[in-house]
Amino acid sequence: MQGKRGKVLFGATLLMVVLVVTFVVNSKKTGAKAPLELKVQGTHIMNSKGKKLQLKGISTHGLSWYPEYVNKKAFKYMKKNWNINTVRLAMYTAEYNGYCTGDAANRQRLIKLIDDGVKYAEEAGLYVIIDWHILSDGNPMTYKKESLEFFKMMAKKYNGKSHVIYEICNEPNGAVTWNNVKTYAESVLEVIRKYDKDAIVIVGSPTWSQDVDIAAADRISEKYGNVVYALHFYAATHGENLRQKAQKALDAGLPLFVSEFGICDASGNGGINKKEAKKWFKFLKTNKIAMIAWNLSNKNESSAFIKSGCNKLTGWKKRELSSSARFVIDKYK
Ligand code: IDC
Repeated sequence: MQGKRGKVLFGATLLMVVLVVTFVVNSKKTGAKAPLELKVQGTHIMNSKGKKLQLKGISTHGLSWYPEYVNKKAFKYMKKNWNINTVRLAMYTAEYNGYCTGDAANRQRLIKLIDDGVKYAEEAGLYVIIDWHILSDGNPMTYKKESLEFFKMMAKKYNGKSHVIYEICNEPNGAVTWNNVKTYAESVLEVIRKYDKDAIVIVGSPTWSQDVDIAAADRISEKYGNVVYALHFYAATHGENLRQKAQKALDAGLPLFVSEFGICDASGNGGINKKEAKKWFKFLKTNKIAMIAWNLSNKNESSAFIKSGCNKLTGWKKRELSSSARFVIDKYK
């Protein structure tokens, strides 16, 4: 009798120990808390505790160019040391092994990078933007079919993930109208909302995502919910004029989201304009508008955050960062 009870007690204790150890190991592995769900209210983004958030972060360069920066250590490092809360995964559609111009193996590589990026972001406690990075393909209708398939796949996979944000057309430009973009956006939203009812979706506008005043006058149907409008600027090229357009859109109640900016010129290179950058940052802070800097790479261009001589993928020292990086990070802290 005694012996049997002893065995049962021993077994139960052993089970408890195993459960506690598993719990501790797992919580260490996961580390950061997953970010809270977001929703758009008026011109603001709020979390599920009702707090207005200003998302701050960095965009990768093109995933095909610099896949190595999609790594967990980098994401964790940037969150802790740069105070970012968001990372953007820029997947070009047409340029250099783009999703729509490369072969099937290239597509698989890109999908894998996005899957990794989404996972690492979650483990680091960051929001993540899956960016359909149109650029030379200025009209999003060009690869609409591919886009619908891509976002269907993403929304099916990530509908339960509160940290995932979709950006469906980086920068429409050239011969494209707001009506083209709107029609495209509503088709993509139809697909996304079938699987993911509430993720934030960022929509661009013509003139490299600057025509937010035009979008404000003819908004995407409210029925989709949680839609925000991209506003992109490069401080050495765009100043007061663009801020006035943005203000006009805000006054009309349009939620804006700066999913890409630089403090150099619009080529992604050239001198930086700190004076104008300060005005932009003030404007964004006042209005609690998300800001995602271009770009996390060591390319020899002034928008790149890492100096071109530095090959480290995390743990960067101040002297290994570009002037753009130092200026922006200083504002994030
Ligand atoms: C630039 C990169 C550059 C790359 C080029 C490809 O910085 O290294 O060769 O794209 O065409 C944007 C775009 C973004 C651009 C960036 C700078 O969204 O893809 O990246 N920019 O030109 N809009 C305004 C500026």
